[in-house]
Amino acid sequence: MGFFSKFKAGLAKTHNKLVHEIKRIVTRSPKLTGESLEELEQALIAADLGMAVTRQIVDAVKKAYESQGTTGHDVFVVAQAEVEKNLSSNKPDLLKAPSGPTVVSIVGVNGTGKTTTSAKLAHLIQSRGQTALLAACDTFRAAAIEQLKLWGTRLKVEVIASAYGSDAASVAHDAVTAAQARRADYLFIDTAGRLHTKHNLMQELHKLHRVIGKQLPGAPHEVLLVLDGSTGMNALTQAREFNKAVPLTGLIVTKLDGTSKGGMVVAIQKELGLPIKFVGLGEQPDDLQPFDARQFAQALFEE
Ligand SMILES: Nc1nc2c(ncn2[C@@H]2O[C@H](COP(=O)(O)OP(=O)(O)OP(=O)(O)O)[C@@H](O)[C@H]2O)c(=O)[nH]1
Ligand SMILES: [Mg+2]
Repeated sequence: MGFFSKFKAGLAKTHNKLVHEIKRIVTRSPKLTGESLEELEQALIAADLGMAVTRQIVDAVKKAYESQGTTGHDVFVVAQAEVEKNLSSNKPDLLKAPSGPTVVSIVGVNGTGKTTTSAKLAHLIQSRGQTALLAACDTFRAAAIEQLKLWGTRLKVEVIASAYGSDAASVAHDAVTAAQARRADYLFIDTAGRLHTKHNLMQELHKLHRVIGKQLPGAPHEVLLVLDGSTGMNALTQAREFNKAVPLTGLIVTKLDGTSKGGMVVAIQKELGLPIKFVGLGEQPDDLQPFDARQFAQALFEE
């Protein structure tokens, strides 16, 4: 499947609901009325595009009608352009350290998709002809280490791990040593799920980052927060709070395939100004896509 088809398939739930709603509105009253604008606003909010972006789209639609007398179907074109505008400052892909391995710490609350995403990222790097290592730094949750090792076997990626209950920072330290020794291009660190309110767990994460920073100046080069897209606007709050506790370099939004609230990606980008680097569109290794503003906007609104 091509790049765009993947976006389209993964965002189908959000797309179908949005397009269905908008069509219903514009078919019933091809002349834009106050009522139909209100309904349009509701449909956009229901897709979790957020208040600011929703207002922006509604205003742009109104303007297009007033100045050019456009037809109902142009709502899609206008909405797509507005969404793209809000996303376009993205620098989508992973940084690359000038020398040595690039270390990427994958963080977030429980169950958002950190482990799966770490594995998918390693797979993506390998598919680009570069090398990746995985670090099993969730030494806390039962079966977390086995879960990552299983991915490692499946994708032929080496996993650096220790025992349950061991110090996550020391596993990370070992993993950086291994990545340097193997001359790996990337090291992805899978960390344990934690709420930003759990002070001791946040301290543990700080320590992990501090330890590898001492070992390899500049590391971690990326700290990526994994958000569960199906939690809609809650993910926005989560990202804001997490970013206060641990400075992030970017976001990954997963599980967009299972929700009709994919608009939250736009709201998050607009509110936080943090780049969305990748989106998760399914459970298979290939179901992680580098984020692309134009294709995302198109996948949401194209008829
Ligand atoms: N449909 C879908 N499922 C996903 C996606 N990403 C992850 N998942 C699923 O979400 C579930 C949780 O994923 P994990 O990777 O274990 O999440 P985690 O954040 O590591 O969880 P903890 O380590 O317990 O905090 C798994 O069943 C994954 O297959 C996605 O993009 N789409
Ligand atoms: Mg995990």
